Amino acid sequence: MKRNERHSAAWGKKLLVLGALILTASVAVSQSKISPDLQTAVTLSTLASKSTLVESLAAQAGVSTNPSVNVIVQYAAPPSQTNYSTAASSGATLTGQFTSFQGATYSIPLSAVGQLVSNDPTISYISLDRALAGATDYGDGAQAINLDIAPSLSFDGTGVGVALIDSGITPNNDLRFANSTSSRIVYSQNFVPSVTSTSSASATVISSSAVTSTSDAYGHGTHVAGIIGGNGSNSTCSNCFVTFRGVAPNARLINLRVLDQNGQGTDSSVIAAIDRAIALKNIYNIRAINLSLGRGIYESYKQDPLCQAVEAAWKAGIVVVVAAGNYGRNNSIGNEGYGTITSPGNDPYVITVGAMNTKFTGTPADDVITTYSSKGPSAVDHIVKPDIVAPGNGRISLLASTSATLYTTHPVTAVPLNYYQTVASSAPSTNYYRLSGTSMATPEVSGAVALMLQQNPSLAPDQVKARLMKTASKSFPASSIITDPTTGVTYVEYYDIFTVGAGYLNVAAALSSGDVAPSTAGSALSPTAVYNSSNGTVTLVEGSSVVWGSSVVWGTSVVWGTSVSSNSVLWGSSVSGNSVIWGTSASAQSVVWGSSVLWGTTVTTNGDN
Ligand SMILES: [Ca+2]
Repeated sequence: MKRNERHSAAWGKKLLVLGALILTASVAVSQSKISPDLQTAVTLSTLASKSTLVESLAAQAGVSTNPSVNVIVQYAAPPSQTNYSTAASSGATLTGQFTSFQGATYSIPLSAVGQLVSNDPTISYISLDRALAGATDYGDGAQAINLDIAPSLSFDGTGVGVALIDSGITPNNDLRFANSTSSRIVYSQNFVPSVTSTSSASATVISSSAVTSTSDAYGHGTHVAGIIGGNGSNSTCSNCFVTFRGVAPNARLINLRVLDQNGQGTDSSVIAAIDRAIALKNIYNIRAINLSLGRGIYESYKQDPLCQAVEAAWKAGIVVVVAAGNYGRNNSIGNEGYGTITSPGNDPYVITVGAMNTKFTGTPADDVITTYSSKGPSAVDHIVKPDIVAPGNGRISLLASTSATLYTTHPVTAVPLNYYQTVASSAPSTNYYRLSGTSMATPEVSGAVALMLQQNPSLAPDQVKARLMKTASKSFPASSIITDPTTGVTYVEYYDIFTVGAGYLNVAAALSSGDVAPSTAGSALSPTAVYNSSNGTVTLVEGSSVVWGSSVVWGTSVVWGTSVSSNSVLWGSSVSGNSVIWGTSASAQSVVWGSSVLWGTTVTTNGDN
């Protein structure tokens, strides 16, 4: 799969070069308001329409050179009927409206994009409705002890709602209220569209049950749900010697399905789900949103529609926890995995989570960062990410069903019955299986957030974030070296702030801390890293955040440990001078991502990753 990844990256590079050449030659209307990928599509369509040869070839192939595309339009103010009318008169068809997100979705011919932007000056940004996917590698077959880091039985998430925006949740005994047969999945809604393509020539309608169901056909969301709050019911028996429990085993789950049976989704579905979570906040006491998904970065977080949506949730009082991404092995531009954080994990408000490998032992002393965990700083904005790391490798949690796509396509994920029961059978469990990725680390933090808010319901999202980061363990090795036994490739990992953030989730420390940061939204923004090319140093700039470095309690060395000294970042990697990482254009990042923005295509079947 590594080869495919490189192939797609190379392909992306060629496309970009092509796009860049074309863009240089064309003058687009209000280009800065049009996302780079949409602008390239518009320009290619314009050029094609001017070529008789291309038009005739396209006609023969039954392909439109002016297809309609799905776009997300952001406005300077909440959109009104006037905006919708202007869009309609420009040739756009309204396909989605939101309450908290200041935008709308449309289907629009590429040729009309420039006109739409010209006709409505209140449009702040227009981008393609991009594909995204869950952040999962696949499980390994190592025999080991499942590590449950939830240290306190005093709190179990009772009364706190966590919205899971994922591939759906299949009901499971482990997801019932304590001593009850009632499900803790208190609300379910599907956002996966019933039509996969709006191109009239290739519209594909999936069978309605696969689409309208809120169950987990992919096998991702249910696993994530179990890490947030499985109660171990199915592994509590007279024969069982290991019980697989989540971090907050009595939290409520709000199931918002955005990923289809193949783990694919779109920006607009995720935005609609976030919008819904905000609307439901007071009904179900939703205090956290878990986003174990993402896609590549195309623009600043200030324009990225996914980032705008997560910020709306954060400002509504919901802690948003996001996977860092699984691109830490990417060295396609000599970046050694740096600069590979995905969106919306690049947003400075949210908590972004990287994945640790517990080595399947209870002690954290031997734990190392996984080689696939995406590293900061974020492309374009250079936000310091991830914020925190948590166990994500080879995690055993709930199996949605034995027909779930991830399970049927990756038998290595199976957990034998005699792994947790005193039985002779090594037949695969039908209740649990093993997955790896930052997808699995993220719900550890979401579960911890539920415990913290059960303990102290008055904490604001920034206060939760600051406390989690400050109390995270700063004790790491200087470096670790891991060789992939399959490929023979060796990865050297350093424990700088772009790799492990403020440190390793420590739930007990977070629950026993009394430190309270300012409650204002944005007071705990992740800082920005600034590279000085003349002396090769990197420093932190706090920007509008008021927490970091402001006092003895929140001093940078207290929060980030010894990898930051007097705001100067101590960076262990040889790529610290890599100008690509510090570039301000999205093109460098697009090379990293290539043409594919799909996650979960990197299969890792070995234990030491
Ligand atoms: Ca360990």
